[in-house]
Amino acid sequence: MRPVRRIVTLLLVAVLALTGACSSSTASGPVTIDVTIANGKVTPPATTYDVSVGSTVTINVTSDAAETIHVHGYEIEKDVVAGTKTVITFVADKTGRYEVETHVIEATIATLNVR
Ligand SMILES: [Cu+2]
Repeated sequence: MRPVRRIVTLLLVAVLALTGACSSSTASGPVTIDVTIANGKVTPPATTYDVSVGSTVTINVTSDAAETIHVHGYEIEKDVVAGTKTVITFVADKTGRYEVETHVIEATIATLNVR
């Protein structure tokens, strides 16, 4: 009986260790998002990015037409001049899910999952 209990205990410890490792594997450090808008389409299509709270987020946007980029929650709005790369940089210091969208073609370009 005792050896069986020991094995069960070891298995439980292993499972807990693995679960802990998974939940702490959120990418930490700066996040860079590169987006191109052409002919009213966003490339790559809206993607969700996991962001560790406190990380710097950089969003590089190039568009073939004038645009306005809005980072919801952080209330950052920036105009994009056609054909010019626009860089938005901020520190993600609030947890939650925030959409980044364009206000001319009304598309979501990214979702930030800050935790
Ligand atoms: Cu908006």
